[in-house]
Amino acid sequence: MNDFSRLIPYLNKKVLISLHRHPDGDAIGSAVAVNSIIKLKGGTPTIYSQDKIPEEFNFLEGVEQIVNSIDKNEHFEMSIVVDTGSPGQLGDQFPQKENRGVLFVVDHHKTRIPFGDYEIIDSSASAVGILIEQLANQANIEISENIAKAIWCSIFSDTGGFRYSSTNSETLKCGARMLEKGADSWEAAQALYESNPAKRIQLLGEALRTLTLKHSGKIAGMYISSDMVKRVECEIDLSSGFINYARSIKGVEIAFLVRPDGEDDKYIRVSFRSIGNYPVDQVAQKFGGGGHKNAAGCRFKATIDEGMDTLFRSFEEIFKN
Ligand SMILES: [Mn+2]
Repeated sequence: MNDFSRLIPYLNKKVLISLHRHPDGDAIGSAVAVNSIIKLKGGTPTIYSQDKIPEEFNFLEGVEQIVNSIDKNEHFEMSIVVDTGSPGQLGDQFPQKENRGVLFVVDHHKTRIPFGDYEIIDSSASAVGILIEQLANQANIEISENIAKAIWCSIFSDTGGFRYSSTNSETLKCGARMLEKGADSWEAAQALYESNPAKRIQLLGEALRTLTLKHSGKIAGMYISSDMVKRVECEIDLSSGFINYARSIKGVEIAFLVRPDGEDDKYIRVSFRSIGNYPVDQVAQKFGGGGHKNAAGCRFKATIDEGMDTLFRSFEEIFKN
């Protein structure tokens, strides 16, 4: 059990909850759950995400309160950052020291750069939602239906629907408690996995055409270009999760997906996935990113073509050694 006693006295105050860039279901679910906990404690929460929240999370009450900018002069007594192992993942408007109050980081990433005044880190937790349940219990908050749905979203999405090896008995016990408190398994599954916009599947078609297998089919790389996004007339955010198709190919041990990051095609964003013992976080770290052993990401300066080349070469190096 992790100790939240230093954080709890701030729950009835003015609090900033911050998501990481390109937030996922763990970050969003955890933040929305903390938002509800703070309200129940009589505090005033603001949830900040620089990037747009993907539509599929609209089933969570509280998501509509997430803002994408913060007034420069706004002062908070506490800031809580969830699901982030690196200060580079914070939004550009995340307040400076003088305005953010005490900074708590609640996270479960193994590879991380400490940046909080206090850090509550548990890498055995399959999702940050597991830690948020502990926070609610220690703060004497009864898990409401909202909180249960948000924590369920966090653990369900970060374990790929209870499939990844991070799924342990505590994940399922926590899940069972959330179901008892009103989480709805099909509502979440349908929202997260069964509500694809048609354009997403069209963009996937474009991306799958770029799929390249190397090193006897053990490494799979694919990319999305700005042209594809234009052709399909959609937002690049629709590509979240595409990497899983590359990883799902029989024999593939490492998969990566390259996307343009920013308007001018000068930077790329890369997602990595691996199966078994290949530590993709170490490769991501080489390029200034990080993550977990089997799921990581980074961003660096390169065109799509350069990025694909560089990454294939880095991974072939790993296989050689
Ligand atoms: Mn997470």
